[in-house]
Amino acid sequence: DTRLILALDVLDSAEALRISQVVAGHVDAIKVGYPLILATGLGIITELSRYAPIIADFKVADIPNTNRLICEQVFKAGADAVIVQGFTGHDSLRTSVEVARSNNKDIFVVTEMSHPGALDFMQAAGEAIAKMAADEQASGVVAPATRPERVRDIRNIIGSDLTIISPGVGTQGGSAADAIRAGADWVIVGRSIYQSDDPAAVAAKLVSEIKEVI
Ligand code: BMP
Repeated sequence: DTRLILALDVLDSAEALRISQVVAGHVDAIKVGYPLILATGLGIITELSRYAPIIADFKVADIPNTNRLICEQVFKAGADAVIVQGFTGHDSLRTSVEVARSNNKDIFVVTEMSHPGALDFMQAAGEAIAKMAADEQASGVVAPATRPERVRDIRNIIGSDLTIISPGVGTQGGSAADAIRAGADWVIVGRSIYQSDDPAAVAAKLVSEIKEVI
């Protein structure tokens, strides 16, 4: 376990494959989302899954039936986990978790996001969403490394059964060590790694920073 997840928001499949190959030994999963998939196609999931498990970040936020249809397609494409929004409520989440469970896959639920605008509306719901994620037995939640105190609050709500994956490290200002110390299990890092001249070295440095605090 490296406790590091690569967020691969590049737009070119050759670039995506190159970066995945050089950082593969330093990351436990690769998170892909709309930028890469809209630019290159859903088949990139299969191609990248030879390097690491794939978390499909579609932030699914719909009625239960549509969430089900989306999650089925994403798992069929080879993803190991799907990220869904929590604000749509317990029925949408329950349906997503059912689809994941029947495929032996995982659902991660966004509680509140890492950017400043999350304070406008999302943070007010963050704790209730975390509790719902635990009640509905999601695999884990996505919580902001930019606000380690919130990671700690969310950890207290969900207990030890759920996993916390935490974006916002590096470019957004968060620290990997602080997020892990606050209770995150994995940190998610994108630009600091894939925009670097030496992505493997940056990833290795993050992994050693994380190792120091666990
Ligand atoms: P970066 O390290 O380049 O800031 O990338 C963070 C990644 O995590 C991006 O893919 C972003 O969409 C995602 N993300 C986030 O930054 N904050 C959240 O609250 C939820 C996310 O999925």
